[in-house]
Amino acid sequence: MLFAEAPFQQVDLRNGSLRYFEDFIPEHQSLLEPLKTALDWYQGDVQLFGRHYKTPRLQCWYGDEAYTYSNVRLEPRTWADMLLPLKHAVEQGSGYRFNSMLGNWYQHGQHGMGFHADNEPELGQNPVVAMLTFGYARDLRFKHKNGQDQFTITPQSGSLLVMEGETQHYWRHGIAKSARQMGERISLTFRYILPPSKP
Ligand SMILES: [Mn+2]
Repeated sequence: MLFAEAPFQQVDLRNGSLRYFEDFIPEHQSLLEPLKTALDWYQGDVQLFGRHYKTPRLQCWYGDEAYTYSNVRLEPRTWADMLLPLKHAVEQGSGYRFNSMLGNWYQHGQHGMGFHADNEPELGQNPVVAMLTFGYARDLRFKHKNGQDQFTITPQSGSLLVMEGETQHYWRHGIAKSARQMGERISLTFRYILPPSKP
């Protein structure tokens, strides 16, 4: 499962950078069902302007540090066994270390994710987000905060997409809902959460 020398495409965005490894996890087809059963999925709850909403997707969270995401605090949680070789492969391939993983399970076209940047303070100055995709290939759309530049990538099953550099400062990304028939997609997004500073 290790692909330290895996080929990738570099995408140089205005004020940001992506690396896309199309065939990163060769056994991706056999992992979709185990990921559905082994991980602790729940429907997330986000708070926006004082109101609570259910996320239009299932989520799971594993990590060594607490993380506050969309105003919801996620407590540290012991890694599921099957995530560890995947985390290791992503670290080898990307060249970064990670200590947390936020998973998303889009069960059909009506599941999606609104435009956002992964820029919470505990992710540090230039957050790196490394995303594995399993299952149906959904469009991942990027919009620059200048309101003009746009970019769409469609991560294939078994691919690794690394968002790095200033990407989270200048770009938002999201997955649009669709009325079309679509299969299930699971993304595993690895991050590095800074440990809380000692008082
Ligand atoms: Mn994100």
